[in-house]
Amino acid sequence: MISTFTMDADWLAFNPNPSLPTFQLPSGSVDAHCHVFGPGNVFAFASERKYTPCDAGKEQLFALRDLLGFQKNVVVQATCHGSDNSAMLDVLRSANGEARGVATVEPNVSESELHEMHENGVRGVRFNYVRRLVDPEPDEYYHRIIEKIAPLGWHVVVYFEAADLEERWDFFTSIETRVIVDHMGIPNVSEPVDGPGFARFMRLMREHENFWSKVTCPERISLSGPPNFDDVVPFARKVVEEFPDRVLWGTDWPHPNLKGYMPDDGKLVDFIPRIAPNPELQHKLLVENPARLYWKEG
Ligand code: 0GY
Repeated sequence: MISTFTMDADWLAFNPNPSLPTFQLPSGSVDAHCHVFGPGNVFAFASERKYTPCDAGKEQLFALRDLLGFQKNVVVQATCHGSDNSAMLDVLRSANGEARGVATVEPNVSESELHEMHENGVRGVRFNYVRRLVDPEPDEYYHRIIEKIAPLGWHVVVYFEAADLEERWDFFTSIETRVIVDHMGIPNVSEPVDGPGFARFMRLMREHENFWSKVTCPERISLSGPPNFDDVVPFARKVVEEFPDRVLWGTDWPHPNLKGYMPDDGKLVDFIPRIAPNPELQHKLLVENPARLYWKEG
C-alpha cells in the first residue's frame, strides 16, 4: 500500500535554489554527509520516527551534487527511516559507484543482509545518541552490531552532543574499528575553543588515532548564526589543522530539523576555505580522506 505523509507543521524544507559557490571545489570532491528522505510514497518513513520531513529524494540530491561541483556522495541513513535502509540503498544503486552509504542496523541483522549492503556500497553504521532523534540503547546493543560489521572493514559513525561525551567516553574508546564523529560532537561554541568541553573532544581525537571527525554543520552548531557562522570557525579550523588526515566535510543536505533558518548550500561550500585555509588541507578534507575511507578498494 502506498502511504502518504504530512511533514511536521514547523518543518523547514531545503533551499530549492541554492547559489553557485564562489569557492571552486577540487576535482573529485565528496559530499561526505548528506541524507535522503523518501519520497514517502515510495520509501515509507518509519513508524518509530521522531519527525516527519518533507520529501528529499535522490534526483534532488544528484542535482545538488552537480550544481555545487561535487563528484561523489556519502549518504547517511536518516533516523526518520529507522533501520529500513531502502531509500539510502536506492541512491547507492542509482549513482554508478559515485555514492557510498552509512546504514542503521539492529543487532539481529544477518550476515547476508550486511554482505548485500556492502555490495551496494555501504561502508559503515551509525549510532545515534541524540535523544530528540532516537532513544539510545545500552552499550551491549552496539557491541553486538560492531562484532558483525567489523569483519567487513566497516566503521562506526557516532552522533552525540558535547554534554554526552564524558558519559560515552569508555564505550566509544573501546571501539576498535574506525569511529567517525558527526559534526565535531556538536561543540558548545559559547565556550572558548580551548575550554574543557572542546578540550575533551580534542583529547579523544589526539589519544585515539582510529577517531575521525566531520567538520560539518556550522548552521546547526552556531549561536552567532547566519550568514557567517563566525563562532564555529575556530572550532572547525582547529580540528582540520591538527588532524588534517582524519577529517571529512559534507553539506548535511536536506538539513533535517533546522528551526528558523535554512542555509543556501552554495554559501555553505563557501565556508570551507575558512576552516581549511589552504589547497593542501582542502584536498585532504574533500578528496583524499573520503576516498581513503569510502573508495579504497575500488
Ligand atoms: C544530521 C542531523 C540530524 C538528523 C539526523 O538521522 C537524522 O535524522 O541525522 C539532526 O536533526 O540533528 O546529522 O543531519
